[in-house]
Order: sequence, then C-alpha cells, then structure tokens
Amino acid sequence: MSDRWIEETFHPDWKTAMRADEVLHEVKTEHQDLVIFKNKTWGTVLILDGVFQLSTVDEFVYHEMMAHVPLFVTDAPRNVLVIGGGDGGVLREVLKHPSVEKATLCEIDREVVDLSLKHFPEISNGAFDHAKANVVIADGYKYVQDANAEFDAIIVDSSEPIGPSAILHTREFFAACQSALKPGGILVAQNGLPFFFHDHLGGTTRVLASLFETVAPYFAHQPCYFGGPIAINFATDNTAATKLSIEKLTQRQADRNISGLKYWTPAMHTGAFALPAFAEEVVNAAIKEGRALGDKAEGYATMKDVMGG
Ligand code: SPD
Repeated sequence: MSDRWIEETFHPDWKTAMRADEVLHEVKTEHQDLVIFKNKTWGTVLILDGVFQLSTVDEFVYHEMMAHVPLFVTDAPRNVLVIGGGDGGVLREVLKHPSVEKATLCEIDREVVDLSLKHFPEISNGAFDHAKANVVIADGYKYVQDANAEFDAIIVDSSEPIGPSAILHTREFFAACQSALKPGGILVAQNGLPFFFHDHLGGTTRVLASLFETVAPYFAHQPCYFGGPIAINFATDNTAATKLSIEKLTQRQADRNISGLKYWTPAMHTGAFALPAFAEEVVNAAIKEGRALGDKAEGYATMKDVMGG
C-alpha cells in the first residue's frame, strides 16, 4: 500500500489528505500545480494548487447542481458559458438541456482539459466533441469582458480564490459577467465552504447584490470538499427565478427528457436555497451592504489582491 498522502492545504488551520494509491500525473502547468491520482475509495482525483477539485466518485453532486439549477429556472436556455471547469463535468450536464444551441467552455489551462480527457474521460463523457460545444482556452475574465448581453446563463466553475482562480472572485469579474448576460440571465458561481469562510460567502454575495436584483446562494454536499457543504452563489435580474415550484421543475424535467441524474431533483433544487441560520445571517447582512455600497462593493478577492499591489 502506498504511503504517499496528498493534502488539501487551503485552510490555514487544518489539512485533509487522501492516499495516493497511484499518481497518474503530476505537473506544474503554466498556471498551477496539478496532480491526478488514484485512490481506492475516491476513484480518480484531481487536485489543483492544493485544493481538491473532483473525485470520480462524487463529482456528480457539484456538476449537476452547478448546471441544472441555473438551466432549469431558464425557460429555454440557448447560449451558455462555463468559465473554468476544464474537466468537462459541468459542460456534460449543460448539454443535457435540449434547447441549448451553444455551450462555450472557457478554461485558462489547456493542460487541465487535456489531462482530464486522458485520465478521466468519463467526466466529460464526450462533451468536448459535442457539436454544440465550443471549447476555448483563454482567460475567463478577458473572455467575459469581450461579451455583451449574449448568454442565458454563465456558470463559474472556479477553484478557490488563489492562483488563476483568484480573479474569478472579484467585483470586476462579476460586473463583466453581468454585462455578458442577456437581460434576466442567470449567473452561478462556486462560492467556497460557507461553514469556515463566512467572508467568502459574504464578499461574493455583497458584490452580486450591488449588481443584480436577486442574489440567492444555495448549498450542495460533495464529500470530497471536506469541511461541510459547498456554497454556490446565484444572481439574476429575473426575480421569478428563485420562485419555481417543485411541480413546475418536475414538468420542465419531463419536457426536457432529462433523466438519470444522481443528485439534482426538483425537491433538492428548491430545498438547496434553504440556508442554515448562520448562513442566512451572513447573506442578509451582505445583501444589505451590497445594496448600500453600490459600485463600491468589493468581492472576496480584490484586483489589488490578484495583482499583488
Ligand atoms: N473547494 C473546491 C472547489 C472546487 C470547485 N471547482 C471544481 C471543479 C470541478 N469541475
């Protein structure tokens, strides 16, 4: 049995580790440290800059909740943008919605796409070669800056606010996403571990509240993200988007003929927006602050943090 342990080192006060039964690839890419390894319990695991990104055992939780929550609340999503997500898991789920005409994946690190395809092709499951998929290797911030009112949904599948993902947690990035969305479009963004990082949930909520009518983070439970549920923030100017009933969502799922999901259900969807009291307090305070601060509201990361100034 291997005695190499691979650690998630993001939290300053604790570490979690998985045994690396076999290291399949280890490299410092142009953008980040990447390791892909096998573990008897978790299957194949991807870790970037010391943060667990996915395991083939539980990836469906996060990928389904990142894709289906924004897309099921949208009448007929046509043009969808995924920022990050170079493993292809979110893209795979987006392409299940039959109205989607184009699903663009903008990933900064080509090696994440190539190595994901090589070591866990079942995650993208053919999505990169799908006729409706448009895979772009580029900086996500620059990509949204160049877009204007064109996406029905933008899904930000980032890592934590370090390395190439840091910019994807800033006010400037979220403001650019807002302009890149069609009126009433939906933005969802990975928002970290709310149990430990109140400031992350609060900071992103604050900046989104300064940009959108509705901000409503929701939670999902993916075991390989140790430390409690993961928060996914949700923002839109479509005030009806968080009010869809279980019956309406059930009808949409049937109409779109999407079956075989392993986590998302109409009831999980609506229930995911019910936050524990501590998180509700963080979110309500941040919404108030964001509304009051307007364009002075900052995100969890600032451009100064990102640029190191
Ligand atoms: N705490 C880790 C969050 C990582 C989110 N991105 C995962 C990439 C999976 N497509």
